Amino acid sequence: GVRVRGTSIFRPIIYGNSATIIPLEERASLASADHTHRWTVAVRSAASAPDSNIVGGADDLSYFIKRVTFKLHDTYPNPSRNVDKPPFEVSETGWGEFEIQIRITFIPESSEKAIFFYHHLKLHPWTIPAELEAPTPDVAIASGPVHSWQYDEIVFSDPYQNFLNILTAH
Ligand code: SLL
Repeated sequence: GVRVRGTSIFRPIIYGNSATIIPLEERASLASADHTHRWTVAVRSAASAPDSNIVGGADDLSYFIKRVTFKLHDTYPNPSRNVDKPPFEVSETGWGEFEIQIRITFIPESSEKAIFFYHHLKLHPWTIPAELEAPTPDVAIASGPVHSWQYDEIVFSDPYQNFLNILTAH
């Protein structure tokens, strides 16, 4: 392959999580009754305009992303979760916030190294900056789902010609 020197091309993404509190009456039926939240961590395209309900674009990142690995806290079974097709997301339940390592692997044609992002899984709608305790369930429910998303751009510098073609053809 031939690299196209002096060229760079980027693709905008959004990564992060949404979380909702699990109603008390549902918790007893869960495998882990101490789980308080349902959450989804995801990598999505930011190429199309987000609407009011969906964070990120609906379009498919698999034309250049081969795999997204979400490394969860060790308290989870099989904490390293590989997702090989869209949507690139993991949904779980739990009780605590923690750091999620997100590894993005690109299609082989790219010859690009994997990249890493770190996302702090956010469950609680912290309201006052100095607040030391998580809000009470009624306060948390009243404030609705928690959304914590980060915009970023994946930049490919001196891309291989065939990878550049794949990116621009999409
Ligand atoms: C800490 N922030 O650093 C905490 C860890 C871990 C959360 C939080 C699920 C556990 C399970 C869960 O919510 N883990 O499924 O058993 O110590």
